[in-house]
This record gives sequence, structure tokens and C-alpha cells, in this order.
Amino acid sequence: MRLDIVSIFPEYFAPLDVSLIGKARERGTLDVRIHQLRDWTHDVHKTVDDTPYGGGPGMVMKPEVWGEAIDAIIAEGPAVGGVGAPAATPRIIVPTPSGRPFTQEIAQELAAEPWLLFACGRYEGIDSRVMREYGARMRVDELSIGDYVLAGGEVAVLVMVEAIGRLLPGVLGNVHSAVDDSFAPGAMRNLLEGPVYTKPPVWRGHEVPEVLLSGHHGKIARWRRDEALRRTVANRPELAAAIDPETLDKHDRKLLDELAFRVGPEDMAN
Ligand code: JB8
Repeated sequence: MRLDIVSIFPEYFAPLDVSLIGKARERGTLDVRIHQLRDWTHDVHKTVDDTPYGGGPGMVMKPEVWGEAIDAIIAEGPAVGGVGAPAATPRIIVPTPSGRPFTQEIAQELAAEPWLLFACGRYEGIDSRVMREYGARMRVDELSIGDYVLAGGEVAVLVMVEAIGRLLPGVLGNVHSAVDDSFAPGAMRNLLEGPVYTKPPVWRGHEVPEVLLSGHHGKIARWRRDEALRRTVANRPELAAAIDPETLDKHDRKLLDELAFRVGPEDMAN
């Protein structure tokens, strides 16, 4: 996978040199290219922002410099051409608090793409015509990593790249660990992972739940599912309410009943 990242603060991306993503880059699984947006300015001050039309606080990123940057990166072309080669245009991702939510499902979808270009805004964001211009030629997604406001898109891109990167074939140490993740499609859809334990069996008087030491795999799986359901109801009731009733067995329904929790679309009275 090729990842291009455009920012006025390329130093923010030093973490991509280490850990899982760093190793994937060394192996050639990931081709990450960080670009300084100011390289595409023409004035002595390397200006990237201007005052907003209509007034208001802050500054807005100028469209011309973004256009030149994105055109130049697209013109570099994909790593390899020919039949079965990556797309000639990247998918463009613009982090913004006003975007659609970035979810595990979207991470999965983006992990299947050959080429992504992340455009990091600062100030009050990027002139909207940039998204319109490229949206007419390729897929452009404005995505939000959560309901809070950062100072710019850089940290949001680090979050998205880590979530996407660990889904790439061969990036996770244990290829099976992604299927048990909270939010993973399948059995963990709309479920949070329960608690985890390791040795010693007693630490400062706190014991590991006995069932986990039993070696009884059926009972352990059931206990883990109970804990996942309890945690989801306690911490994310809106997620629990969205669980498809068809995915619940008799034991699940009994537990949710004991928690006085109603699941499904017909009645949201929780
Ligand atoms: C200026 O909170 B965020 C975010 C905030 C931003 C920009 C991009 C993303 C650009 N402020 O995800």
C-alpha cells in the first residue's frame, strides 16, 4: 500500500518510523511518503492560509497550494503500472471534525485500497473547493476520528494510519488478533472486548477469574462473551442497543434481561 501525507508539520509523523508501521515500511509492505505543503507555495513567506470569506475567526487554507500539491503527488503516479497495477489515482482522506465518523468498518475498507492520500488541514480547515475539485475525479472522504476538536489533521491521520496499517496482511504479529477486536465485523460487531489477564494468578490479593484457569474452552468463550456484553451495556449503551437480535443466543438474551437491557430497533427505551 502507498500512503502520501501532506502537512505543514511533517515532523508530526516521526512515529510512523517505529513499531508495526515502521517495520512494515522497512519490509516494503507500506510505502509512506510525507510531504511539506509549503514546498508548493511560490511566495517568499510560503503562505498557506488566508482570511475566511464571510468573515469570522481564524484562517482558511488556500486552495491553489493544495491543488498544486495534490496534482504533483498524483502525477508521480502509482509505484507500478500495467495490468493488475494499483489505481492511477489515490483515495483522498481529509480529517475534519465535520466529517463522517471514522470507524473500524472504514478502516477495513481503506486497508483494501492500494493508494491513500491524506490531506492535513490546520487553522479553520481547507477551502472546500479543494474537496469538490478532486471529488469530481476520485473518491474524497472527509472523516472525523471523534467528537472533539484537534488543532489540525495530523494526529487524526496518525490514528487512521495506525488503525488501517495493523489490518494490512503481515503487519500484525498475530494474524488472528484482528478478528477478536472490539468492533470487528462478525461476532464482535457492536461489542467491546472484555477484560484480559496474565500471570501471576494472584496479584496484590486480586485473583484472576477462576474460569480462565479451568482449561474449559467452551466455558471460557461463554464467560468472555458475557463480559463483552456487560462492558458494552455499561460503557456504550448506544452500541449495545444496535446489536442485531439475530446474533444473540439464549444465554445472551438471558444476560441482557438480567441487566434490564433491551436490544434491537423496535424499542430504544433503555
Ligand atoms: C483544523 O479534530 B479533528 C481536526 C481538527 C482540525 C483539522 C482537522 C481535523 C483542521 N482543525 O479531527
